[in-house]
This record gives sequence, structure tokens and C-alpha cells, in this order.
Amino acid sequence: MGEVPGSWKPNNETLAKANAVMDATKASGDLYRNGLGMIASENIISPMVQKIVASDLHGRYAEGLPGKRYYQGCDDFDTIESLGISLAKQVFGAQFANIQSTSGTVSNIAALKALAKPGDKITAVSTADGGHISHARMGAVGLRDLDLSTYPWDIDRMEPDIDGACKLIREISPKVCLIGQSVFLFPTPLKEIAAAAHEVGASVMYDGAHVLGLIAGGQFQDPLREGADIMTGSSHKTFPGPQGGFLLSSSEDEKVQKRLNNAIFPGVCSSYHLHHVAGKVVALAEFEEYGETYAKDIVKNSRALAESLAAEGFDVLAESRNYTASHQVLTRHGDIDSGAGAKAAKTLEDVGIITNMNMLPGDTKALTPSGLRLGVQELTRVGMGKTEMAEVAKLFARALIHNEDLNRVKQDVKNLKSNFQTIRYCFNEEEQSGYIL
Ligand code: DSN
Repeated sequence: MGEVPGSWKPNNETLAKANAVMDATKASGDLYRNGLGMIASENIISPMVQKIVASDLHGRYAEGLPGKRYYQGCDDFDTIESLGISLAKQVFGAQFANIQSTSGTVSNIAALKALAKPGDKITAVSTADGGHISHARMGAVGLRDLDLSTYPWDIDRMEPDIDGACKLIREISPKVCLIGQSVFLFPTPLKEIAAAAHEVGASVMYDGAHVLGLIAGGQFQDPLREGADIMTGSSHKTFPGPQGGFLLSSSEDEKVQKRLNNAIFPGVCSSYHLHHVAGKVVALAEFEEYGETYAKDIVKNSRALAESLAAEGFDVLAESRNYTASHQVLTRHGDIDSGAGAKAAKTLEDVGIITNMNMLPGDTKALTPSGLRLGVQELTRVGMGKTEMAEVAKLFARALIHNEDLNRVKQDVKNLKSNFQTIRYCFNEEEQSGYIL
């Protein structure tokens, strides 16, 4: 027998490259294990989902839908995906679900492919007001070559100006009215917008990426029953699954459903990430059991964090509306466009609190904004409650207001986090050996 490929001693330089990746991966895990993950678009996956994501499925292919495949070897995966489609319909109260999409943005591209053709008009929230980049000319809207008009924005209420939005829709008769943001504090008054949209023959597309878990847990709004025809979303933010996307609809029309399925395959995916799809299905089952409680706890925690930050002296947005009804809290740290948000995010990173700078109303530059966007869904998932939200706000104040020694604050961040190493709201919680990252 000749030499077995891969059995020789590797060159030190090539091995060093792989080891550098292993080291950085471990370091990234340590950062979150010892720190506070507060990026509003992130979450951690349950032990069972972690196993599925690391399974043999990661290397396999499927195209088409369960029972209608282009490859052999898909029977077991058909069982998984069929269960997932029916669970997704149940958990999101949808008539139609496609669970193949690899991200929220991919779901948006597919939805826009199904709903509009190049040159059609679309209305959406501007990125300056918190709309996602896929809602903009620089993203999926531009990729589909749609003619974008953005809604006027109500700064006090942090939502589209409803009268203005309805007027815009009636004036320009778009093909698609896109609703939803990445900066998403409050439910959008959807019924009024949907009435105007349907009056002019437009479809209503709701991007629930950030708030999908809150919607499914009954704690935010119910877009598919408030007039949305399509709901897209990510599977890894407040919905705590592996990275991926969902495409959902309230339509019972088989032709519409076929168009949506075709928009995913062959539209924007050939094969998709089977290990992530299977992980989504486990996460859906876990959500069916624990989701409502999780969603309630997230919203309680975000309110508690906002109130505690305000009490510590921070400028927390939307005070007149009790700050938030979602997983997010927004804080302003200096003058508009001053870059104070970027500076605050860096200081927090230095003490092990991971957040992101964000444009707030008035800011015009994405790299030097005045604000921070905070999310509590991950801290909630590891069991933090109201008491810890007050502690977190104190740590923010020590780092950002009282200019304490950052190493001391970092140690206290680590101490706090050391008591929260178990992933909650999932199966097999008791079998965890710790915070698996
Ligand atoms: N850009 C992400 C966010 O953090 O909101 C979503 O894709």
C-alpha cells in the first residue's frame, strides 16, 4: 500500500495557519464565555442544536423540497425538513413556511424576487432610521433593481410616521411595502399600512429578523394576522437557533406558495446548509416548549436594562414610550455624528461587554454615530434577570461615566458572567457541562 494521503508530518508553516484559526476560535469563545454578549442580532445555540450543527449533515447536499429531490441519500433529511416545515407553520402561525434560506438577507432577496420585478416601486424604512441594508439600494432592493422610496420617520415614537407612510403608499402605488428594521424598539402599526398597501394592490412584506422570537412568543406583534402577506426573518436573533433564515406567508394560495418556494430554489439557493436547517428544526421544537417564557423574559429584561441605564445617568432613547417593547435598548453617548457611540463601544469591548455602535436619529455617518444598540436576548438565554440588568447598567456606568480602571471593571464583568454559564430555555439543560462555545 502506498503512503496514505494526509499521513505525513505536515509542514510547520501550514500547520501554524490552521492552529492560528483554532486559537482565534477559542479566544472568541473565551471572549463571550467571560464577557457579556449584547449584540442585538446574535444569540447562542442550545447543546442539542450544537450537536446537530456539528453533525455529518454539514457536508451533505439536498435540492428541491422533501420528496422531490435531485440527489439520492435525502430520505432522512426529508423527515427532518418535513417536520421543520410543519413546526415553522405552527410556531409562526403561518400558512406557508420555507426553512431553507441561509440568512435573513437571503430570505429578503427571495421574497423580493417573488413579489416584484426590476423597475417596480418599493417602500421601506431608510437605513438612517434603522432599516436593514437589504432594504436599501446598496443591498437586496438594489440587487433586484427596485425603485425605493422611504417612509417618513417619527423620531419620538421610533416608528414610521403612519399618516405619512400611508400617504406615500397611496401616492406612488408601490408593488411592495416593506416593513421592519434592524433598530426595532416598538411594533409597527401594521394594520393602517397594510390597508393602504392592499388598496393600491401592493404586497406587504414584514422583515421580522430581529423580533422573530418575540413574535413567535406572542410578545411583540402578529404581522401575519395584522396584514403582512410575507414575513421573512433570521433564525438566530431573538429566535435562538443556528444561523439561517425563514420565509413565511399567510397565503393559502398554492400558486403564491409555489412562487415563494421557487424564489428560494432555484432562485437564490441551490443546495442549502442541511446541518443548520436540522438545527433550526430542533430550535423550533425547543421554542414550542420554552419560547413564550423566553420571549416574555427578554422583554422584561430590556425594559429593566433601559430603566437601570437611565437611572445611572445614560441618555436612553424613547423614554416617553417606556424605552422599548423589544429586545433592544438604544443609548446616545454624545453629539450627533460625533463618533461617541463608536468610542463607547470600544471602551465596553475593553471591559468584555460586546455591543455595536449605531446611528440614531440625526446621525448621518455609519462609522461615527452617537449611539449604541444593545440587545438582552443572549444574557436572558443564560439566565440573567432584572437584578443582573441593574448590575450590567452599573458596569456600563463604571466604564463609561465614572472612568474607573477598565481592568477592574473587566474583572467584575467576568465575575458576574461566571455565574451564568448554562444555556436555558432548551432541552437537556441539566446535561450541559458548561457554557459550550
Ligand atoms: N446587520 C445585522 C444587525 O445587526 O442588525 C442584521 O443582519
